[in-house]
Order: sequence, then C-alpha cells, then structure tokens
Amino acid sequence: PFLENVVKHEQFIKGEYDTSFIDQTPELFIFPKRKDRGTKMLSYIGNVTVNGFPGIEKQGKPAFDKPRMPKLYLPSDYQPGTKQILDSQGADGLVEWIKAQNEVLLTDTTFRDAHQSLLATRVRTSDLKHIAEPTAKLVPNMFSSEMWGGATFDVAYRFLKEDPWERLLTLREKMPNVLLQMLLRASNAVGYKNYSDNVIREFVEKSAHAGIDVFRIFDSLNWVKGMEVAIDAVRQTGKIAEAAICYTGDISDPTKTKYDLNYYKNMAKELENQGAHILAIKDMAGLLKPQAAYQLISELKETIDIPIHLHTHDTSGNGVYTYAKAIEAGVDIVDVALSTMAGLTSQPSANTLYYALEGTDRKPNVNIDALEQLSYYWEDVRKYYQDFESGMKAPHTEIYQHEMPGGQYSNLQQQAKAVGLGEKWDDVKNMYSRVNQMFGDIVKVTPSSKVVGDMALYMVQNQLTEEGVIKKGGSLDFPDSVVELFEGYLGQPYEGFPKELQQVILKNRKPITVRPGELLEEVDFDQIKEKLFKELGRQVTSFDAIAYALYPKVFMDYTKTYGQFGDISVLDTPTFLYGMRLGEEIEVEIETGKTLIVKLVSIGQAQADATRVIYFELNGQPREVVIKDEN
Ligand code: 3PY
Ligand code: ZN
Repeated sequence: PFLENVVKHEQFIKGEYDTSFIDQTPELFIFPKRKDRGTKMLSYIGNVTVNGFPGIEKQGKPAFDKPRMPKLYLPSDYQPGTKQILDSQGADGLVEWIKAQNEVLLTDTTFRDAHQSLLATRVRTSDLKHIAEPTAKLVPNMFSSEMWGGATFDVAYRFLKEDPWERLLTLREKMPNVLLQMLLRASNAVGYKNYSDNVIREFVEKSAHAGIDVFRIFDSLNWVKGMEVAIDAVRQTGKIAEAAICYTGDISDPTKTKYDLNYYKNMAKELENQGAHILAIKDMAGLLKPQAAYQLISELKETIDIPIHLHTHDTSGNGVYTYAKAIEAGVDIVDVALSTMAGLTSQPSANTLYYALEGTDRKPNVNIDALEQLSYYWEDVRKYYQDFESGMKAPHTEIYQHEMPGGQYSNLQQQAKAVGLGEKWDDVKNMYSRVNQMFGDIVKVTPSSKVVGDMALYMVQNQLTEEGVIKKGGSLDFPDSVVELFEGYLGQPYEGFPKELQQVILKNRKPITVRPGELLEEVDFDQIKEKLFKELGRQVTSFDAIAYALYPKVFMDYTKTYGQFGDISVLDTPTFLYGMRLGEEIEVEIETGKTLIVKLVSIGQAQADATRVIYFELNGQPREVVIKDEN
C-alpha cells in the first residue's frame, strides 16, 4: 500500500521526488515472501522459552494469578477532568484553576516514576493499557498521570521491544479526561546527552501532538540556560511548561552551604521569568526533610506566583511526613503512587497520604476505595517483574549520605551486577558519595547522576581513591561520560567544575562554557526518514525519525527484533518474560477482535548446530519453528 500511495502522489506524478534510489537499489523493492505474524510470534515464544529473558534468572515459568481488576462500577462515560480544563481554558486558565483549589492535588506516578524506581522501568504497555481506563474512570479528579518520559522511552525500545509512542497514543485514548504528564530532561530530551535544539523542539512538538499535556522540564545540573529551549518549545505548543528545580543537599543542615534557601529562591524566580507555568521541586533522591519542606515551600510561596508541584521519593520513609509539612505550607500538587507501587525508592503512597490528611481541609478529593482497588491490580502485576526489584526491603536512611536518585538505585545496581560488582554494591554506594564530593558536590539526576555512577563503578573496579585519580590521572582512561561532563557537554554546574580534577580528566582538551546546543549541528529529519525508508523498506513516521535521532543504535536494534518477531507487545507479560510451559495454552489478541490461540506442544532435542524444533499448535493447527539454543 505504501508504494501505491507513492505512485499516486501528486508530487510523484509531477516528478518532483528524487526516486533514483529505486533504480540504484532495486534489491530494496524485491519483497521476500513475508513470514506470517503467527510464525514470527511463535519464534519469539520458542526463543524466550528456551533461552530466557535478559535480566531474569532462568527458571520455569512461575504460576501467576490473573491481576485483580477493580470491582467497582465503571461508568460508560468519562467524567471530565483537568484535561478538559486545559483544552477549554488554555495553559493560563489551568494555572488559575490550580490556584483556586483548596485541597491538595495529586499526580499519580504509577505509570512512570514508580516502576522506573522500583522495577528498573520494565513495566510494559500491555500492563498499563489494561488498567488505564479503570484508572481514569475511577479517579477522574487526579491532577495528572505521569506516564511517559524519563527512562521509559529508551527502555521501551531497548528492553521491552515495544514502541513508546504507541504507549503514549494508547494511554491517551484510554485516559481522555486526565492530564498526561512526562518527564523531559531539557536539552537531553529523554536521553543521556545534549541534543541539538531542533531535535528538542521536534521531540516536544510531536510529544504534545501525541498526547502529552504537562512537560516537567529539568536540567541535570540545575542550569537554567540549559532549560530555555525546552521551556520555549513547550510554551509554543500551548501545553504546560512545568520547570523543575532539582533539590540537592539539605537546607536544614547549616554545614551544607552550597545549596541554601537563597539558591532555591533565586532559581525559582528565574524559572518563573523564563515562562514556567508551574514550578516543580524535584526531590529525585528523597533528601527533602519535613521541616525543610515546610520552610522551602513557605518561602517559595512568598517568592513566586505560579503553582508549586512537589516530587519526592520515599526512600528514607519520611515521604508522607515531608508532604504533610509541604501541604501545610501551601504546596499545590504532590506526586504519589498507588500504594502497592509506592514507598521505598518510589513515591509516597497516595492511599497513605489520603488517610494522613483526613480531618484537614486539604484532604485530596479522590475516591479512596478506587485507590485501594487499583492497588490490588498493581500488587499482582508487580509480581511479574520480581527479578527487576532492587531487593531493598525497608526504609533506607542512608540515602541522606549517598544522595542517589530513586530512579537510579535499581538501575545502577543492575549496571554494577553487569560488570561483576554485584557483591561490592555497598562499596559502590559509598564511592558514589565520594565521587559527588570530588566533582564539587553537583546536582545528581539523570544524566549527571549516571556520570557519578559511572565514575563510582570505574573507581571501585580499578581500586582507585580520590588521590589516586589525581596522581595517576594522566594514564587513566576515564569513562566517556565523565570526560563529556567535564568538557561541558551536559552544561555548567553551579559554581563551576573543580579545576584540578577537570584538567586531569580533560588532559589537553579545552572545555566549553556555552550552551552545547549552540555548537551542535541541526539534525536533518528528512534525511533520516529517507535513510530509514531505504534501510527498513517501510513507511517511516516522524516518531521513528525522532527515535532514531535520539537513539540510533537502540532504534535500529528494535526494528531488527521487530522484523524477526513482529509485534510482541501484544503478548501477556508472563509469556513475554518467561515463555510457555509444555502443554500450556494462551490467547493472544493480535488486534482488536483477532485472537490467536497458542499451545506449546513439545520442545525437540538440540541438534549438532544447537538448533531445536519447537512444536506448537496455532488455532488448533500444528506449527513448528526452529530456534537456536543459546545455553
Ligand atoms: C529521569 O530523568 O529519568 C528521572 O527520573 C530523574 O529523576
Ligand atoms: Zn523521581
């Protein structure tokens, strides 16, 4: 159909398109007989059954209960919510509405930060999709659902082999009444490095178009200059620019003087002047103590006119107390997760906060029974992902020492395991805080937190101390991310880099001090589309082109897997992660109204070339696939 469209297109008929590549690369237009969808899917199931899933210990498929769906009446229509306020009254109208509310408003992070922080971001669209409509219908008066951005974009393609844009479009459809919110790393978009300005603009525009309403924008060094392009791009779309200050240090500790109250007040004012609609305090590590929260929010309320949205992680166990004090001081919105996806490195529990505020005039206007019932669903779904849990079982007050963001904890732990430092996890955490001091006590949040993590792993692996780094620096091959940070490619830290260390790391290279976006070349999206069209032999969307601009290798690997296995996002999560048991039968809805019934009949002996034949029944018909046994 694509070629048909091309051939009929006006510009094609007029000869305005350069189609010489058809003559030069005729092989692209010989389409091999397509393996059908069913066989591709069986190949995936056969593969994961025999070879397992990366990051999951090899084991038989555990028995999981079907997740409990809420047993509450679901109305056929959605009750209008904040989305309708934004759509009818615009960004400024929504801001006025927020200011007029007396009760505290809630953002539910269950769909993004909660699983990024507890389950290494592995929750699949399929598990979000099933509960999205009940969530939007049962809790229609949430301020927003944070469901996109941060690490989810990369992880979707890289590990889940699914398209994050599809997730956004699907959730938008199923949640038409609640604002959808994403986390945007300013000039780093949803990546780990600065991208050119036109990539940021294109990304923001397409994300807004696909359904994002609230963009929480932060810079990983709290460098306001690095946020300008993103804030402006969001404002251009008519959506909400929520500019964040990353909370670092401890304003209640008089010995920690670098990030004091004035630092936060000044930055808040700057962001308001930049055009932020809402100010976020992004306490990504959970360092904001209750009294400090009271003081910070009280003073910020005096300093700026825009609403304040507070985000924390409950790692220390103080999260609800911190929120209670912030709410007393007048904070407008706080981030919470459903109770079974809350606590520890995740956000404080929505359910708990609800009860904590009973009897006060700021109690949130949500249905607690709905929160409880939705929590059951997540209690069951969470079990699928048990191998991605960090193992943390109790509040962890050590966070006040190492200051590691909640979203990083389980990911860095995986990274440490991958390089053989799983046993030295305590050393890595300790080194993390020493590296922070070496770097001049910087803001640590993606991607600057990843640089601190990379350096900590590097130093533990090579048994280096701070003095060792300075002394042996000339002969050390520092991780690329460390070199880039000190070159200025993530922006400028408050009060600059430590000069001696910077020289050691950069050797003879000169750092930049301007905005990296001013030096980076514009990306040509038409060229990307043409290149992808040639390589993939299929229609290329603007979403694909952006994904390629952000993560070329990850995106190409994803398309390769897609070519091999088709759309495996339709599989249920236990099958996706563990394959099938002998004799098991599953149903797979490959599109609305079209279901395949798959039965695993037997697994053949491994041959000399390590292949095995896997015998299935597909809708009652025998099917075989050959897979390679990687064990
Ligand atoms: C992210 O950037 O992914 C974060 O969650 C930072 O806290
Ligand atoms: Zn967070």
